[in-house]
Amino acid sequence: MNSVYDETRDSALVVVDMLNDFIDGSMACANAKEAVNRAAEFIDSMTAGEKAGDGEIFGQFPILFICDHHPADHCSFLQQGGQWPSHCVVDTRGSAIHDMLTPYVSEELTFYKGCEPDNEQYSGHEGRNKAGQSVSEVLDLLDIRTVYVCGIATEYCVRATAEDLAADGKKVIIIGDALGYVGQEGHLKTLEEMREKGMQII
Ligand code: VGL
Ligand code: ZN
Repeated sequence: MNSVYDETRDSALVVVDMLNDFIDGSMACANAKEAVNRAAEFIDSMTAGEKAGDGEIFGQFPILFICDHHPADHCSFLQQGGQWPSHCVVDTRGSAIHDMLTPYVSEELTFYKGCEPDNEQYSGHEGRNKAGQSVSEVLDLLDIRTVYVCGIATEYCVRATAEDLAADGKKVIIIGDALGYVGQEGHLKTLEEMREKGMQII
C-alpha cells in the first residue's frame, strides 16, 4: 500500500516490560521515561505516524508487548526471599503498560511472563498471550525475520529476551536509547555483550 509496508514487512518490534512499576513505581529504572518517549517516536517512524484506529498498520509492523505479570506472592519478591521489591502484581496499576504505548497494544500480541508463584521468568520468550501462544510461534506465523527490541531493564529482561530471539535465528536490533536500566555500568556492559553476540545496537 505504501513504502512503510515494504520497509517493515519482515520486521516487528518487541517492547519489553514498559510497565508502570519499572517507570515510576516500585522498581523505577534509570532512563525509563526517556525510553518510553523514544519507543513511541520509533513506532511513529515505522508506522508513518498512524495511530490507534487506523487498524491496518498494526498488521504491517507488528508491535509485541512483553509484560511481567506476577501474583502477589511471587518468588522474586523480597517478602518471599527473592531479590526484588513487589512489582507488576496482577490487576494493579504497576503491571499496566505505560499510557503512551496503549494505543499500540493488542491482546494477541501481548505476552505475559512470571505468572506462576514459583517460577521467575526474565525472558519474554517464556511468555504466552491469552490464547496460549509463545512469542516465537507468533513471530513465525507473521514471517518476521528482524526484531527490533526496546524496553526495561537492559540487564535483565531485555537481555534475556534479545538473547532468546537471536538463538531463535532472528536478526536482533536493539534500540539503544529506548532502554531503561537498573544501573548504567551494567547497562553499558550488557550492550557490549549483546554486540559481541552479533546483535546490532542502533
Ligand atoms: C525485570 C527484575 C524482575 C525486568 C522483571 O523486566 O527486567 N527485572 N522482574
Ligand atoms: Zn518481575
